[in-house]
Amino acid sequence: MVSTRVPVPAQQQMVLSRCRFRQSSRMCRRTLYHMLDARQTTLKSRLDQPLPDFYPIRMSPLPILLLFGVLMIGPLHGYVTYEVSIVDRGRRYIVSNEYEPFDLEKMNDRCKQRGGYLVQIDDRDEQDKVAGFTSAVPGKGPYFTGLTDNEREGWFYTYNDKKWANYHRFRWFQPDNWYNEDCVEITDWGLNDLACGTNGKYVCEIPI
Ligand SMILES: [Ca+2]
Ligand SMILES: [Ca+2]
Repeated sequence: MVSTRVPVPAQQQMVLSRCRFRQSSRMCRRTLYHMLDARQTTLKSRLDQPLPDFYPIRMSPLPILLLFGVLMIGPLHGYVTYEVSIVDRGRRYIVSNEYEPFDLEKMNDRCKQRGGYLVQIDDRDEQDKVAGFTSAVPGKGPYFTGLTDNEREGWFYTYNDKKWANYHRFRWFQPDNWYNEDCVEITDWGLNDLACGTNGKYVCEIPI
């Protein structure tokens, strides 16, 4: 960066100190005038210098250490981050960004830590919205919901509040309980029952 401060030589400083209270004298006025002209010329020559392509960024090491901690220590403690969220009708939906064996209790607890629960589909509009945004998430599913029939085959309820599901629209030929599928993924084509423990992501619903 170009400095706009021009140092005053020691000899001129002496003249300045002598002329401090004698600015009306001809000698002092002439000296001060020449000094001012010389300083302006020096400053102009500095400002005329071409600018560098970029300036070095002075950064405190603290943010770098914090970022390193989040990246390295976080995964070691099983921390799950979320990559997508939308806000709709007073509820926020977020989806995990890691593929893990799906576990209703464990994933619902993680959603609780975020102030919500595994997503509960209440009507067609909500199912369409959640299906729409999960299909926009980079990477593939499955994206698990909080719906399950693990208590009684074919009777689906929402895991968090243990109430019968208000609404569910399965895709063609589903649910088929193929090899005992008791958890439910959401897709663009409708819901599908999958085996709990299948590797996938999950969706949390958070009231706001
Ligand atoms: Ca089943
Ligand atoms: Ca199925």
